[in-house]
Amino acid sequence: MSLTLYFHPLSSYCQKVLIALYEAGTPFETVVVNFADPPSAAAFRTLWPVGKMPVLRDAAHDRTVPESSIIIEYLGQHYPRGTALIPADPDLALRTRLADRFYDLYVHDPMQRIVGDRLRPADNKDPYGVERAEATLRSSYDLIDAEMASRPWAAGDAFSLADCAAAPPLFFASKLVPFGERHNLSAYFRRLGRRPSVARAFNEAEPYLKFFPG
Ligand SMILES: N[C@@H](CCC(=O)N[C@@H](CS)C(=O)NCC(=O)O)C(=O)O
Repeated sequence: MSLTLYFHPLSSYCQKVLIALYEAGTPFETVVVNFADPPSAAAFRTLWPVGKMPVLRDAAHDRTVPESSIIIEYLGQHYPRGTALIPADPDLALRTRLADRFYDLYVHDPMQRIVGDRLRPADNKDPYGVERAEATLRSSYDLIDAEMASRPWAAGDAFSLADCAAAPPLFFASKLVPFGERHNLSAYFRRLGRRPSVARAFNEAEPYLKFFPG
């Protein structure tokens, strides 16, 4: 087997890549990274010193590929199967990459900040940072709700990289800052949950959800 994904099932950025792999039906092996286990964490850092998962190792091309969006683009270039997650049309590709950046930076990042704060020691909390992250999530929700009035998927008519980026952080963010009356956003999230690739990644995370401080 050429492809190995270094990951953890509860990691939202790893779920983003899992969804892309399941969409394409690409064969791969996994290595679970456990940051609570020093040898596992140290071994992972030799692969990618930044220490953020997921990382894809491609033995056939002797390549180590970090960063979820880059991994998904790499898979599309080197192991194309099924529908392309980044469209060939340059304008659509740009729209897809923009939506991917939006979900990473303005949904995923604030969600992680709130979770990170819950894991901090009681005497080292950052209430102002949490307040700002919650406000960012609310304004992102408003934007998604408006956009989803006229399209089924994050970047248009087809499921794409942007939907892989959207599903995991929306799952966790909704537990921290509920969607409320944003019905288009809620409908989009339900649509994501019915997608077999997304449902599979969420189901595999289920046994670990007890560790999520939400
Ligand atoms: N920009 C990275 C973010 C990856 C990321 O934040 N991964 C988290 C898990 S979801 C992680 O490895 N955190 C470990 C840490 O921050 O020490 C990507 O897109 O892959």
